[in-house]
Amino acid sequence: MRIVALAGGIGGARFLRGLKAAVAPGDEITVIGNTGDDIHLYGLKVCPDLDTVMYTLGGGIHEEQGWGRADETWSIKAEMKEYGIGPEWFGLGDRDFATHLVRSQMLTADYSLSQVTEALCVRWKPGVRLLPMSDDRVETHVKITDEAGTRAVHFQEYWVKLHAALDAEAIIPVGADTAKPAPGVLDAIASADVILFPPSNPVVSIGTILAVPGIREAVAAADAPVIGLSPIIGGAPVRGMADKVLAAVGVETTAAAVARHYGRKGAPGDGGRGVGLLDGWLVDTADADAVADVEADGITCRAIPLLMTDVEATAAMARAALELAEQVR
Ligand code: GDP
Ligand code: FO1
Ligand code: CA
Repeated sequence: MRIVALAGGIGGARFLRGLKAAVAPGDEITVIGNTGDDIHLYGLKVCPDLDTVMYTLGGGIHEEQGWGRADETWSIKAEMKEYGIGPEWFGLGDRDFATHLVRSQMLTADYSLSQVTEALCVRWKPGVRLLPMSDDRVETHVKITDEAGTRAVHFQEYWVKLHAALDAEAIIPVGADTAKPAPGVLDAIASADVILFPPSNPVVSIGTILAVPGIREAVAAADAPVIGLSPIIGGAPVRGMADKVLAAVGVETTAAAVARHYGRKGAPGDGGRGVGLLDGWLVDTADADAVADVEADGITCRAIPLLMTDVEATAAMARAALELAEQVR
């Protein structure tokens, strides 16, 4: 079976670890990763969501933090500080730095981000085919207003420095409108047996991937059932500040509203701006009341435990998603 998953960082990566444990030998998993969080620092290209997936599946992740390397040290950051070079609010650890040197060296030598990602995965062996959504530069920016006025800041500044404390007035995936899907992305979607939306951020992770022209349309046109898992439980994100970016696109922070935002396959989705995508949707048992609302929208819905407390609990979520795919097929 060929499984395609669109993925952000921590939510996507943890789900994929469970999915790997749930599939049969011979099943192939292709992950289309969000690159809208990417930022350039010290002349290096940082790809947080790709690296989170690669380190998590490859056994190198800092487990509690959810991003960056295990057993990290911070000598380079301290040395940079002595030179007065920031930003102080964003840190690349020493081990992580090596990944970024390899990536940037290859990009400077004109390898594409897809080729670089494949090369990094030779070391990490994530057990999935990890494709960036695009080889073209896309950077999510967030429109905010503070005492300095209204302006757009890089997503990392909004998320990491400002902790999403200000309202997001708009989310702009800069460059997405002219970006092309990376090699293999559209083929993987078209030839998939199942397409999964892990419990990743619907706006700045999966929404950004779907903003690359051709990807949303390919998912909607695919023969494969499309099944999503809610990142929202009991009216709140399990982790992070997804409520702030959902509000920016006019979506309530509920499991049912996120399903409606993705839309029923073939119906209008994304607030009428694009075609809908979902055949099936999983909500947490705490949101069992949402099942009827989601089904009223024409999306088959089940309530199951959706907390990724360990790999076995996460594998059970993945199995439920694959079973739902069989039911709607
Ligand atoms: P990011 O790029 O690191 O922000 O990660 P993702 O976009 O892949 O996923 C972020 C989302 O994961 C957040 O909105 C969380 O609510 C969701 N999430 C984190 N842990 C869990 C969990 O255990 N269960 C569910 N259902 N969602 C989770
Ligand atoms: N998140 C932080 O909260 N603080 C950091 O200093 C930080 C550094 C960092 C470095 C590399 C990397 O791949 C990720 C990093 N993150 C950091 C996580 C991250 O950028 C965000 O959580 C995501 O982009 C949201 O998905
Ligand atoms: Ca992310």
